[in-house]
Amino acid sequence: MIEKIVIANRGEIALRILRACRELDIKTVAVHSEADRSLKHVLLADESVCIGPAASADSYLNIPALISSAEVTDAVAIHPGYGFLSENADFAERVEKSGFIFIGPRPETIRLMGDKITAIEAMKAAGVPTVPGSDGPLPEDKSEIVRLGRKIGYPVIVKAAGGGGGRGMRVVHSEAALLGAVSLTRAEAGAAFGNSTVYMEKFLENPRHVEFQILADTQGHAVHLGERDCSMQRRHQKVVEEAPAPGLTEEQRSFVGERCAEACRQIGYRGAGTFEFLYENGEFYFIEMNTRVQVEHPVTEMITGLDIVKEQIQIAMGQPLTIRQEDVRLQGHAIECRINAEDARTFMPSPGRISELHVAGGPGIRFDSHIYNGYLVPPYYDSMIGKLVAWGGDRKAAVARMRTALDEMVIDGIKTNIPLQQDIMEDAKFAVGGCNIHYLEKKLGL
Ligand code: MV4
Repeated sequence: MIEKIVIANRGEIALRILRACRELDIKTVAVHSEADRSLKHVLLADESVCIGPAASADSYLNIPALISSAEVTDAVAIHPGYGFLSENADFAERVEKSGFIFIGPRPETIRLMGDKITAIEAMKAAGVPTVPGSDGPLPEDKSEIVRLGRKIGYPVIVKAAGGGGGRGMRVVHSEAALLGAVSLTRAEAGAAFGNSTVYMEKFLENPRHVEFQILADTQGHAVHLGERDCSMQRRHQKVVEEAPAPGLTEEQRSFVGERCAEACRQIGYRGAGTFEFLYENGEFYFIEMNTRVQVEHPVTEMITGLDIVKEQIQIAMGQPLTIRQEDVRLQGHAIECRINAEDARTFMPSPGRISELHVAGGPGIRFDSHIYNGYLVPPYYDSMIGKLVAWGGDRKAAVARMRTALDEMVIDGIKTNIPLQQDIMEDAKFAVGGCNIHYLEKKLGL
């Protein structure tokens, strides 16, 4: 049994974790920076510890301070949320070596997935469909690289093994440009990730981003909770997510989902995880796995009725999954609009004090947010201040509810991207569903 959890994060996800702890009757420790004394979850937590100055590097990324916080408060476990240290294998290892439970996969699993080459290798071996590519690191030998490029066929994409999430990659359209691109990507990767290993894949020109949510316990059970479509993005920042992915058949869902679950069983995965795929012409291509709870987990919760954060904690306590695959029933459709403190047209961050707040409500509406009237949005962190989620019996009903909710929402004192979200909800192509990863950037004229 876990009696007390340190919430090693801030903002909406810290509040989300606190709520899950409350429901499970677990005490909470909020750790926060000097700039975050007034965060909602800090005010609600059983205990709070200031772990350093505003800059993330000195607070939310300060491993010794986080471990000390668990020690001085006599906590049992640490929940890392998303971002910050959530996918840092060294952190997970130091948490466990210090005698605490890391609420997430084993450190070795985080390390395996952190290296995109070993992640793909493990998933391919487990029967998950991958992108045709170099099947491992690119060799030093120039003629061998050229040979691989010809075999894969242009365009190709060169990616850093230590990258991910859109960092450290380069598209190559012709053999003439290949060796230069490989050298550049290697150099950048070495500087950015301390690892100059790169690999190559066929470049898919117009895919959608579809990801599968899985849960796995320490008894060797794993289930998938269906998929999310996260194609509506700008500069690798997701803007709108939805579940299920428009147009997927039940056959596709259970085929790919079961392969993900089976891969989890094979590698002894623990906790919640996400398999990211590119989806093009009816085919799935695994690209990366995320070993944390994701920002967009609520859309999956809305269509499954499950609580993913509570499941994470129960798995960390060693409890077996209480649901079998046949108990997972997807109902209706959910859409999430990320609400950011930024200019809706220029995307410039807009920190400041919230002078007026009216939150949307009504049937099927959920607002995951730490903001309150009078809250000062600090300039030091990510600009996301909340997630507006709408559920409906079908996609059309969910969109209609989201439009109504966006109209109803009032956040004054700062700029927000609500006008952009309204524009997307009125977009004719979005209304049809199935837009690819380039659609939003093209619409915005980028
Ligand atoms: C790709 C790709 C096309 N072909 N790989 C970008 C983020 C990182 N997770 C992988 N990414 C991509 N990998 C192949 N073989 C296109 C992207 C990509 C992308 C993927 C998902 C969501 C948004 C994206 C935006 C630009 C490029």
